[in-house]
This record gives sequence, structure tokens and C-alpha cells, in this order.
Amino acid sequence: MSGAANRDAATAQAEALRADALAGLAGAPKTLPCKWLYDAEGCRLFEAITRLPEYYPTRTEVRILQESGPDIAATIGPGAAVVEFGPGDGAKAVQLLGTLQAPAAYLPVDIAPEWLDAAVARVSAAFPGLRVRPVVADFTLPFDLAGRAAGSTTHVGFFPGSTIGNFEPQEAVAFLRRARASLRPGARMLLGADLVKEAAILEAAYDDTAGVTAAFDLNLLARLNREAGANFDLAAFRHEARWNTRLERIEMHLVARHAQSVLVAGHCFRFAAGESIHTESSHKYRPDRLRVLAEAAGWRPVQMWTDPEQLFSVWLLEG
Ligand code: AVJ
Repeated sequence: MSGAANRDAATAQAEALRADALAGLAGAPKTLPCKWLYDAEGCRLFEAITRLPEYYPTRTEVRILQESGPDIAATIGPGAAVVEFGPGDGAKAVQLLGTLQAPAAYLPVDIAPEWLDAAVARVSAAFPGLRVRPVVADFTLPFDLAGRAAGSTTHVGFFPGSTIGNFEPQEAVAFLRRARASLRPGARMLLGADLVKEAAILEAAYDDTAGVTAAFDLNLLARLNREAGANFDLAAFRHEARWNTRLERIEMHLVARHAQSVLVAGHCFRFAAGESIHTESSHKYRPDRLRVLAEAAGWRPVQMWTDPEQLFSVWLLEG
């Protein structure tokens, strides 16, 4: 991308952040979209979260992918093109591509071109002969993959990490339906989903003793200060992880320690003592509910793999 195009993209992003902040903070309850947690500092903190003793999802999913690798490879067969939605640093793609038989291509899809670079570099280094074609697109909207994979390869969508859990259930169905429409007919989808479990395990995973998740959550306020003309006092808010029993989701909240006013881009927002900003929901699924959700989006679940403690699930769906 040219410098000018990068600057335009950055300006559009700053405007979208400001608009989302003004809308979310004007609501009752106050909310901020979780996608804004992932600036450079947020990505670094999220990486650190994945290595915490309390944060079981990443290591459990990696182990499931390892142990069910031969099974997954046999079901998918040779010559598939892997289409990954939100590839992060590409580490999980390297693992999957390493287990598949002669994969034909890797197509990481992300809205931010600079976030695709890391995945492209990592996968290209690990598989020098592999066809790697990044796709700049917002995967929460419909997009076209036509012509991005060689010949008659079959597509395998890859959506690991339980990112599906950050959508509201009806948004998750919409995403899965659009993903199906974007992939070739006959495509498969490999989906990671975190499972419902004891509240204590979940709350610890989202509020670790080292305070990394708290720093990750509070960085959103620091980002608004840096990029959206806000004047949040970070010491006046504390991070909280709440298990919502009814909606079966972990919610991250930033709770005001005392009554205060905050300015964001010239607009004043008042907080009562104890009032919170809801910054993220991480839905957990029971296998039966995930099955219903996939079917509502037109997919057929063909296999589910889990770990011995049934903490996490990896699904293979057929179109
Ligand atoms: C990997 C983005 C799905 O919800 O578990 C981790 C994000 N938030 N700790 C998750 C997250 C707080 C994570 N996702």
C-alpha cells in the first residue's frame, strides 16, 4: 500500500473509533466494541494472555489440533486451500498446514493489511513453496474469494481461538452463513469454540492474578486517550470479569471506582460510582447449542474434537 493510502486508512480508522466511542458511551449501559482492544499494545497484551496459566483456551485448542491432526487431515484430504478469518500471527495456520496433506494455498483474511503481514511472513517462511494470497476484507461483511485459490482446490475455512464467541449468537449465525457464501461450494469449515464450564475457571481465565487481562482491558481507555481525544484517568477504573449465567458468556467490564466525568472528543460523559463500560463478551457454548447455531447457518457439523477435561471444542463443518 502507498503512504497516502495508509494514511487514509488510518484516518478512517480513527474516525470509526471516535464514532463508536461516542455512541457506546452515550448508551445505557455504556459499551465499547471489543475489536478496538487490538491496537499494537492490545495485540502484545493478548499474546501475553495466551501464555497465562489461567488462560486455558489457546493451549487447549493447540493440543486438540495436534492430537486430532491426522483425523482432520484424513477428513479434509489433499490439496485444500485454507482460508483463515483473522489470522493473528499465523501460528495456528502453520500448525494446521503442517498436519494437512499437501495443502494448495493459504488465504488469510483480515480488515487491517498490516495485520496480514505477520501471518504471511510466518506461513511463507514455514512453507516456502506454498501459494500465499492475503485478502484484505472485513470478514464480518460479505466478500469475494473468487480466483484467489488455484484450480479446483477445495476451500477449508479456519476460524480458531473461539473468536466466534465474541459475536452475539445471532451475529455468529450471520458470520457463519456469510463465510459459507464466500467459500467455494463444497467447502469445509474448521471452527474453535470454548465450552461452558464452572464459573470460577472462567472468571480466573479472564481476570488473572498477574493482572495482564486487566491491563489489556484498561488499554482500551489508554487508546481512547491517545487516538480519540479522551481524558480517562486509568487509575479511576478497575477491570472486572463477570460470568453471565443466563447468557452463558464472560463479560469484561471497566468499573468506575468513584463518580466522575470524562471528556471524549469534546463530549462529556458522566459515570456514577460503580458504573461500568462493557468492553467484551466471550460466549461459551454447550455442544448442542453450537450444533444448532452451525445448522442455522446452513452448515452440517460432521465431527467435534475436545480435550479430556472438555474445556474447548474444535468442529469440522460441511457446507
Ligand atoms: C481469543 C479473542 C476470543 O474471548 O477469549 C482473552 C479475547 N479477552 N481475554 C477470548 C480475550 C480477554 C479472546 N478471543
